[in-house]
Amino acid sequence: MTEGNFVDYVKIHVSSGNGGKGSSHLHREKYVAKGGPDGGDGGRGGHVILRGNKNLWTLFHLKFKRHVKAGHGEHGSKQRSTGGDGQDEIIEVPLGTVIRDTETQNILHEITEDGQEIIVAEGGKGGLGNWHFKSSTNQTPRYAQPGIPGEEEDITLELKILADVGLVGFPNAGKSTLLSVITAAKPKIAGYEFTTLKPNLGIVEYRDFKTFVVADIPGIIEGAAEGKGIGHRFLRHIERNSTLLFLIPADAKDIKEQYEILVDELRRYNPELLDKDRLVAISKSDMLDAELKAEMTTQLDRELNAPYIFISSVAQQGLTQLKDKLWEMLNKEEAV
Ligand SMILES: Nc1nc2c(ncn2[C@@H]2O[C@H](COP(=O)(O)OP(=O)(O)OP(=O)(O)O)[C@@H](O)[C@H]2O)c(=O)[nH]1
Ligand SMILES: [Mg+2]
Repeated sequence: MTEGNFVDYVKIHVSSGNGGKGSSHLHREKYVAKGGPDGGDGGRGGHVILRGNKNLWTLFHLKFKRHVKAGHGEHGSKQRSTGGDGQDEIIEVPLGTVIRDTETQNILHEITEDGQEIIVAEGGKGGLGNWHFKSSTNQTPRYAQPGIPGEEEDITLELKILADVGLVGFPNAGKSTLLSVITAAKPKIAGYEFTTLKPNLGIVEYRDFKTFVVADIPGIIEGAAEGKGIGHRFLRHIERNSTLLFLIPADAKDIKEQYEILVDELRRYNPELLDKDRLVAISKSDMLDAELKAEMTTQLDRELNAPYIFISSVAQQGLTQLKDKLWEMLNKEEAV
């Protein structure tokens, strides 16, 4: 079930560990008059660390994580023995995760690289043991430093990069079906409108282990930019896709008109969306016979102001060409 696997926003309370106390131990041994101070240092408290992981695509794995708490440092002890450091806690996040201070909403950091680590709550330093404080005037200090307390922070994680390709279409256009045949995702599919309520992601595994990510976004309707339907809530996610794949069913009354309505919705929402590469897939084209297809081709070549391709998810037609074309568009983008 991937319906609802899409989480791009989580709030987490993080707390780092306290530093361990320095020890104020005085060494005593039979027959040794003055052993002197030998209290070791406290260990560092554990950090809470965010780490970029290129194999993650959403924040779904953190959906139920409300608190993350690192371990406390151990106290120092006799014989100058330093306490162990507290256990660090590592939170893995997808690349493109923005970290905000929940209270002020200020951006603290952004994770953009695989393996990149950011300390979001620093563990407290351990206190120094008493032997550091031995001096000519004080041979037996009974004083040792306490550890520094850990930090607490409320952070919000927000995912900026969603997918390489965003599917744009009216409800029932066949977006989820396409996702289910070109990726391993299993979104809900049904013959009624607004089957998809939340975006779904799928990874297209392409020749030679190349991959790209496609997002199935709930259907956009006329007026979506003004807040009609549910697709408008997700228009912001399309802002981050580098390529838009428009899906228009072969049995649409007027393909050109549908395309223009969709483009117009995007323009009204954010004109910058039109700077992205666009490809139109005429879906469900298994319903067309050769003659009808030829007729439509003549008309589309003349009228449609965008590259297009006939596909059928059900009959598995045109899917390889579709992937080839998308791959080509995505990599042209990279070269820029
Ligand atoms: N004949 C035919 N039917 C298709 C094809 N692809 C999808 N359908 C049918 O079209 C209907 C809608 O498919 P979905 O994939 O749920 O459409 P959607 O665009 O995700 O719809 P929403 O989630 O409501 O926006 C379903 O009944 C599918 O079986 C196709 O290639 N050929
Ligand atoms: Mg759907």
